[in-house]
Amino acid sequence: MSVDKSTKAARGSVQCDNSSFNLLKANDFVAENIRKKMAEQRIMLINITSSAGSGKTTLLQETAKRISDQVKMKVLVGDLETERDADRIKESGVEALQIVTGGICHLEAQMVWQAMEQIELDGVELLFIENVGNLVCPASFDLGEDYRVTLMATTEGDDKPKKYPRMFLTSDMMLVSKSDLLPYLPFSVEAVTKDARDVNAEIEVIQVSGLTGEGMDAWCEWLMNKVREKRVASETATI
Ligand SMILES: Nc1nc2c(ncn2[C@@H]2O[C@H](COP(=O)(O)OP(=O)(O)O)[C@@H](O)[C@H]2O)c(=O)[nH]1
Ligand SMILES: [Mg+2]
Ligand SMILES: [Zn+2]
Repeated sequence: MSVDKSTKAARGSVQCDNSSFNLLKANDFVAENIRKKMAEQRIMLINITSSAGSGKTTLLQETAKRISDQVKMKVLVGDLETERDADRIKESGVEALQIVTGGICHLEAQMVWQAMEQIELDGVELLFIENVGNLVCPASFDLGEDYRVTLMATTEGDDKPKKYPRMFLTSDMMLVSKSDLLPYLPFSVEAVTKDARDVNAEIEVIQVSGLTGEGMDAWCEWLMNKVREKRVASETATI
């Protein structure tokens, strides 16, 4: 799907003015509505962010292979153009809807809300948002997610958490991706973990590889625990 023209008009010609107070306020209002909707429908919503090419789509394909028989999952995937990532995810047997932002370099809550109206959410317990590949402005847009997960690929260099602190500050989990390439790269998992925790002492870290499967069990276990957490939270709320 493409972003509704009226949403684009509301944003005016500004492509990515995340300093605009009103824009962020409007975003937060919609994000809160998404959060309420997810609570009512007992859906665990995970926002996946990273630079372009860090392995988000691959991670989702590999995740689908491992847990889609245990939990009903779907994916909303944002890109500036093309439906390619949604097609890749669908090949793993999981329904995916592409949000084509038409040049906008992040997802906003309104885009996610519109996409949610076009996808059947009945029975879904785990919904992923693959954000646009960009470590800067997606950090400023709350999408109503329960958890934010940022991939940090070994090919990107281990100095990024302090260069893009807001993304790591607002994330619950850092996945050090492409760990299979560690033997060939001057990348220290210890250094990147230290930098990320200097920015955000609470951030969890798992080392993963979509190629060898390293860390995928730990990642899937983390996800399944979050799904269970949401089930319990909604049961408690309805008592
Ligand atoms: N070596 C290696 N390459 C990977 C891994 N995960 C993804 N890639 C490759 O990295 C490129 C970008 O991956 P993609 O999943 O499209 O990243 P995205 O842009 O963040 O969605 C592709 O060529 C993938 O095959 C991994 O764990 N190890
Ligand atoms: Mg992708
Ligand atoms: Zn942006």
